[in-house]
Amino acid sequence: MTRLLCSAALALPLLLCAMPAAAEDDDAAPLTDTIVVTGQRQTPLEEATDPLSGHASLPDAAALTARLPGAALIGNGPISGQVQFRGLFSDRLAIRVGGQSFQTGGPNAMDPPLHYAPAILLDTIKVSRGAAPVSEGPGMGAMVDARLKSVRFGSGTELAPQASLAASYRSADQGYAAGGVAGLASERLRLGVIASWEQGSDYRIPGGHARDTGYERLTYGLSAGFRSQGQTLSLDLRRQETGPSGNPPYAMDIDYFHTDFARLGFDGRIGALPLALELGYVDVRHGMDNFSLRPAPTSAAQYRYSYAEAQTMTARARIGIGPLALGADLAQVDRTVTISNPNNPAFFIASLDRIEQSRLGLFAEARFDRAGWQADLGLRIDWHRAQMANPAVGSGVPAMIVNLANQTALGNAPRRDTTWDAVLRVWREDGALRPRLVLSRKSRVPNAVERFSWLPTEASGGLADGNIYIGRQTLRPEVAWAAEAGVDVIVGGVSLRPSLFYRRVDHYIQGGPVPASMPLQIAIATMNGDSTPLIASNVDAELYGFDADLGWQILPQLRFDATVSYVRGQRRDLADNLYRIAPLNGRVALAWQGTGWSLSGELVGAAAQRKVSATNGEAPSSGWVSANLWFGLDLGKTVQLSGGIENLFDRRYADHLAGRNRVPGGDVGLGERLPAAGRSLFVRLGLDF
Ligand SMILES: [Cu+2]
Repeated sequence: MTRLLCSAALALPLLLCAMPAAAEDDDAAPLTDTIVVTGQRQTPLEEATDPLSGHASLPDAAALTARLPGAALIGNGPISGQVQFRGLFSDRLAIRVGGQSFQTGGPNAMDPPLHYAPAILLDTIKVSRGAAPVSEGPGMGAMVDARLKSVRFGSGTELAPQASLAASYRSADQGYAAGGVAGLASERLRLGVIASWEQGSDYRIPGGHARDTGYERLTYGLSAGFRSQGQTLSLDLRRQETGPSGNPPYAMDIDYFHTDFARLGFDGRIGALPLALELGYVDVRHGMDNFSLRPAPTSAAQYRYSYAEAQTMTARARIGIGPLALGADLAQVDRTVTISNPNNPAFFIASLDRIEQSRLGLFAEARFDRAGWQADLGLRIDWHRAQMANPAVGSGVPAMIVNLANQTALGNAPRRDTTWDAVLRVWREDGALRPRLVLSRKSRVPNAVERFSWLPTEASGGLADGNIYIGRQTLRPEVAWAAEAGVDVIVGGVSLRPSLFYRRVDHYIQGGPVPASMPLQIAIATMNGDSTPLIASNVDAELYGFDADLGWQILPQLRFDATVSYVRGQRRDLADNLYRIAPLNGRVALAWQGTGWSLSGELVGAAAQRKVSATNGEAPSSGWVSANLWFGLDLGKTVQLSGGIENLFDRRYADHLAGRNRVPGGDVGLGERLPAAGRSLFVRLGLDF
C-alpha cells in the first residue's frame, strides 16, 4: 500500500500536512486521515505528494487534530484541550496515545487523553473518518490516535544512532518547548529515550492577558524493541509530570498530574497465523485546587484541594485467520476522587469513592476485496461491570452531605451492562472517484462521573458549563446508529473529499433537571450556588452534517487548500440543541513552495453559533475570522526551521467552543469566552537524523 506524505514534509519535516494517507498495517486508506508531523525516515514506498495545510502552535495534540475536516477544538485550558469530531467529544470518541487507551484521572477531564501527547513529541495523528473499526474497542465515534516519536528499527546489522529533536518558542505566552527522541537502532534492536519540557505563562490577548493560563509539563521515558524472524517485541515506559497549570473554565486549577504509562507489545505469528498481543498500564495521580494559581477564596472554609487517581489496566489479543481477525480485549479501571479543605483536616468527601470498572470484549472482523472494492465488517460484544464503594466522608462536613452519603449507600449497587457494536465499511482505493461508506451501530456505557457522582459538584467530565451535576447509577448505555458517506475525487492536481453523516443516538447521556423527589441534592446544590442542578439522564439525540477538504495544486509551486466542517446536534425528545457543538467553520490557505523553503497564508474562521443548548444554559456566540502566516526553511539536510505569525491582525475574538472564564481580576470578564491569543510569533527548530 502506498503511503502519502507531503512534499512539504519531505523537504521541511516540521511542516504539517493532512491528507488521506494509508498508514501502516491494516488501515483503510480513504477512511483514515493522518497528520504527519515529522516527515522523517520515509521508505521508497512512500510517495511524495501535496500540501501544506496544517499548522498549530498550541502545546497539545488536540489543537493540531482540530484542523482536520469534521474536527474542532474544545478549549478548557492551555493543556486541557479536547477534540470534537462531528459533534462528539470526550468519552464518545476513542482517543489513544500511541495506540493505548486509558482513563483520564480528573473528574473534569483536566487531563483529556491528548494532554499526554505534547505537540513537541508528536510523530503522527491518525483519525478515522467515520466510526472506528470494532477492533479498536468501544467508542461511539471516530478514533484519534496520537503517536509520539520513537526510535525505529534501522536497516543494518550494526547499531546506528538516530535522533529527532525539536525546540519551539511561542511569543503569545512566552512558551517554550524542547524535546525529542534519541537512541540506537539496528535491524533487530532499537533502544531510545524520549523527553520533553514545556512551559508557558499567561497568554496575551489584544488589550491584556488571559489570567491563569500558564502551564508546565515534563515528559520522559524509554522505549525498546527487539525483532527476529518476523516477530517483534516492544516495551514503552513513560512518565509525565504536569506542574501547576491554569484551567480558567473550571472551579479549580491543576496542581499536578503524575502519570505513568507502560506498554508491552508482541507482533508476530503463531504457526502461520498473525498474532498481536498487548498489555498496557496507566496510573494517573492528580491534585487540583482553587487557591494556589487563581485568587484564593475569601473564607478559609471555601478552600478546596481535590485529589484524584485512576489506574487503567488493558490487555488485547488479536489473531488473523485468512481474511478474518478474531480478538479479545480486557480493561480494568480503578478510580477515586476525594475533596478536602486544607484548612480543616476533618473536612473530606470521597465524591467518587473507590470505583471499579471492568470490561471484557470479544470481536470479529472480516475483510473483503473484490473488483477494486474493499470492505470490512466487524462485530463486537462487551460485558461491563461498574461499582463504587459506599462513600466515605469526614466528621467536619455539613450534616446534609453526611445524610446524602448515607442515602447513596442505600441505593449503591454493582451495575452491569452488555453492549454490542457492528461496523460495516466499504470503499475504493483507486480511480478518480473513490466512494466510501461507513454504517455503524455503536454503544457507550456511562462513565464513572455520569454514573456515580453522588455529591452535587461541577464535575462533569469536562463540560465546564458552570452547572452543578449529579450522576445516576441506573443510566443505560448510549446506542448510536450512524451512516457516514463520502467520495474522494482525485483528478489531476485536485483532490476533493466531501462527506455527509447522520448519527442517531438513543439514551444519549445529558444533564436534565433534578426531580423534586431528590430534595437533599437540590438543597446541597443550592448551598453551592446552583438551585437548578442537573442529573445525568438518558435522552434522545441526533447529529448530522457534512465536512470536506479540497487541495488544488495550481502550479508546481503554488497550492490552494481549504477545509469546511458543519455539524448540527439536537435533542429528539424535546426542542433543544446539544451542548457545545462547533458552528460552521473552515479554513483556506495558499502556499508557495520554493526549493528548500515555503510560505503560506491562511484564513481561519467560524460562523456564529445560535443553535445552543437551553438545558445547559449555553450562550450563543458570534463568528470570527483570523489570518495566519506560516513558513518553512530547510537549513541543510537535517535541520529545519519553521513557524509563523498567528492572528496577524491582532483581532480579539473567541471561538464558540472556548471555555468561559471563571477567574476574576484579569483582562477577561467573568463568564466571558476565553479569547484566542493575540498576534503571536511561533518558531520551531528541528533536527532529525
Ligand atoms: Cu482536576
